[in-house]
Amino acid sequence: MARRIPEPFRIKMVETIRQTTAEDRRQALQQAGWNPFLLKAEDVYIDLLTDSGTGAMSDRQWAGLMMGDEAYAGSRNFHHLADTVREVFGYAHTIPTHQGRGAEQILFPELVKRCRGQRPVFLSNYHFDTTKAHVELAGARAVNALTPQALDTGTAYDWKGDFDLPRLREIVAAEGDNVAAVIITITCNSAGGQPVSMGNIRAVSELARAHGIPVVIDAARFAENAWFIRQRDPAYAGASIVSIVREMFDCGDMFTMSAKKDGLVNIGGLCCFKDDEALFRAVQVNCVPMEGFVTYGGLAGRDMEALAIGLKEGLDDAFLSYRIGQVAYLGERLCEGGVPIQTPTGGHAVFVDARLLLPHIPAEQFPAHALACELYLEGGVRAVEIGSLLLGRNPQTGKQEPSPFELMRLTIPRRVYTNDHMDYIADCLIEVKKRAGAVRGLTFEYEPPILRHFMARLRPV
Ligand code: P71
Repeated sequence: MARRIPEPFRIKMVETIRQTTAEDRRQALQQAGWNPFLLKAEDVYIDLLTDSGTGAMSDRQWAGLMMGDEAYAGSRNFHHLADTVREVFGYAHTIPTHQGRGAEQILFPELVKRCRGQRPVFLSNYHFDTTKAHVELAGARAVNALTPQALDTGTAYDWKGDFDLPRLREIVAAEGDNVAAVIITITCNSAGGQPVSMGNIRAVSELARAHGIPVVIDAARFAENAWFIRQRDPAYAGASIVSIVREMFDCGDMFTMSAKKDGLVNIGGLCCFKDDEALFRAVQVNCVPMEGFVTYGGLAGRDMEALAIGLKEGLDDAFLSYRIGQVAYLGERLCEGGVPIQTPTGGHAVFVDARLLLPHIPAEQFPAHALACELYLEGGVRAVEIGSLLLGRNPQTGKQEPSPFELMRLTIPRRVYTNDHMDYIADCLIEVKKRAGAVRGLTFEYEPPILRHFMARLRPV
């Protein structure tokens, strides 16, 4: 029997959510062009589209909102935020941004300018979709070198977020001066919210340093990664989360962060530099026209205050154990019900292997997306596809990129849903599994040219 970790908080404000009828859901999905992104949130009972900006803030964060200093320049909350970054990560220079992709859009063009080669390339364990999009918008290529163990969803492996080091060495040798940066994504979202080991982070960093390549940490789920390191690496069994975070970030030169995840805020991002002041200044110059003045970067003063508080709350042991335990509990319930998932479960989500659950639907008919539609029809639960639909086409050839995964992500917002909601989700999906053979694939009615999964309209084949 799966074990539940009780919530380490009590609830002082509630938000009503309403279940709809099966007929309501059929109509809503039809109107949304069979794309859960286009549903009205009010037509969703349990929303597992993303853990990004969907969490609940604490009483302390809400109190922080009242302390917003809305000065255009030099807000007190900016300084609190920059001090917190210095304390938690040991990085000297902070630029706030409206969210993660804001940081990507002001940083990557500078890394491309500094690249000595003619055909700049970014190397990552796995570029998240917006990260890949911003690499390409900056005129560079995005290449992944993920451990092959991540692809075998049925076999547990502790570090499915790791870089494939031999492959990374090969690419670095072949690309030479073209390598603009290495991006270490912690945790590795696209592989299933899977952690990167400290040994792997260190080895990637040493390799990059030996070749003069800058190391960027994509830090969206940095606290969850630190928790996994303590849980799974005996060398860190007694270490504090704070000290593990410090050690991870010592291996990087700069980080971009979507603070909407482990920062525990509804909006916000960061672009921070350990000590490269020249690069920091250049990126600040980009910030002004794109995000806003360098001490607010698209955020209100109150947002920066909530983030300064959230960054530290997110490191709390009791919070992280409950958080990752809740995701693991949902995973265990699904395993008991015979639903194939990426094992072990990741930090922020359970990833269902749609290739195994719906083997009759080919990749070009988006099996994981079809599964997400079916789950919505079953119980009003909104999940998201991480597979061929999200990956899209090769910008040069226009051909669909072959996706290593066809996963449906059940992404758990932080501090929002109870363990009873996890049981409901599992029950719905186990129901869908019983009629898996009858689920149909989908085809495009409208395919947007970039980041197509957000706005695409589809219909059943
Ligand atoms: C996630 C998201 C947000 C998202 C993206 C696409 C569809 C639905 C929701 C965003 C990330 C991320 C990593 C590792 C950078 C970003 C961009 N993830 N790196 O997983 O996971 O951050 O959204 O704040 O701009 O649902 P941003």
